This record gives sequence, C-alpha cells and structure tokens, in this order.
Amino acid sequence: MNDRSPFVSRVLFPVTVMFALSTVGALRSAANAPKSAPTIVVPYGASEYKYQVVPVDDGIGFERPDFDDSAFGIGDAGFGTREGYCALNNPGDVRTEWPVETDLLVRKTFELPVGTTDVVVYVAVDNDVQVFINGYDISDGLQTHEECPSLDSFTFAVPDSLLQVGTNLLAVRARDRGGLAYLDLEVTRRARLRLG
Ligand SMILES: [Ca+2]
Repeated sequence: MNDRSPFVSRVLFPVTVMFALSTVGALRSAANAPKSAPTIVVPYGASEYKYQVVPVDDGIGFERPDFDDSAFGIGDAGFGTREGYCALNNPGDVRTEWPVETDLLVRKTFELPVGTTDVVVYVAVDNDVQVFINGYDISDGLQTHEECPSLDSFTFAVPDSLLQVGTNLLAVRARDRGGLAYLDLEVTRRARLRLG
C-alpha cells in the first residue's frame, strides 16, 4: 500500500550506503595520509632559552606570545642542580643553574613549515611542569612528578589547530619542591607527505 518503501529500500538505501561508504573511505584516507617520520625541532640540551627563576606561582602571563621577556636571561638546557644522586644532575647535562624550591619559566620560539602535523613536547623534569604552545596550555595544568628526572617521562601532544606556519612559542613553567631540580625539553614534528 505504500509504494515508496520498495523504492527506498531497493534504490535509495543502496545509494545511501554507497555514499556513506565512499565518505568514510575519503575520511579514512585523509586520516591515514602518509606522514613523515618525526623530525626534531628543539633537541634536548638546546641552547638560548629565555628564562627566569621566580618564586612559586609568580610570572603570570609569561606564556603569552606578546609577553615582554626582555628582562629574562638567556640560558642553555638542561636547567637545574649540577650535582646530586640522579643521573641527569651532573655538570655536563646541567648547563644553567636553577635553584631548588623555586619556579623556572622558560620561553623559546621555533619555526614550523607548511604541512606540519603532530607536534609533540617531551619533558625531563624534577619536579613538576606545565607546558604552553602559542599561549595555550597543552599539559592540562601543572603535572606533578616525583623521583629522578628522565628523558621523555612526559609527552604532550599539541593539537594541530594550535600550530602556526612560521614562528611558534614554547613556554614552560617548571616547579621544584626540594632536593634536586631539573628541566630539559624536546619538540618534534611530522609533516603530511604529498600524494602522487
Ligand atoms: Ca626536586
């Protein structure tokens, strides 16, 4: 009695399914588009960070791209205590002194080319860390850490929507709560590869 339903089921439904499948296929191939292996943009032990040692919680706004950091010093990573019972607390890995029981603010710009994806920030820290890219918190607040620092003990993925072609800003607050202090960072990126 309803002569539309056979039409819907025999013609429209298969067409709808085919369209849906082709759409999913297109999305899937975009998501799976080949990407380069990670490239290191800022290596561990990088030179010439802008940095400032401040009392706990001071320096509000330092993460903003338009913040005036002309009063900051220039220092090389890692930052921290040059001697101690942890492997990274040695005079070779620590190139800039960061006193315990303070906050350390660091800023560093880096360049990204067109087609960059999947930027990741890796951290070695004693104790806690909060990471910003272009003024946005990518670590979901200050993340706490105990025991000795180790490379890659935190990895923070940066949403592609925060990335800018050209100059980007890495800004990090590290907090020491006593004993030894340490901070070093690495930033990597990937790139979409052109098809065909
Ligand atoms: Ca500590």
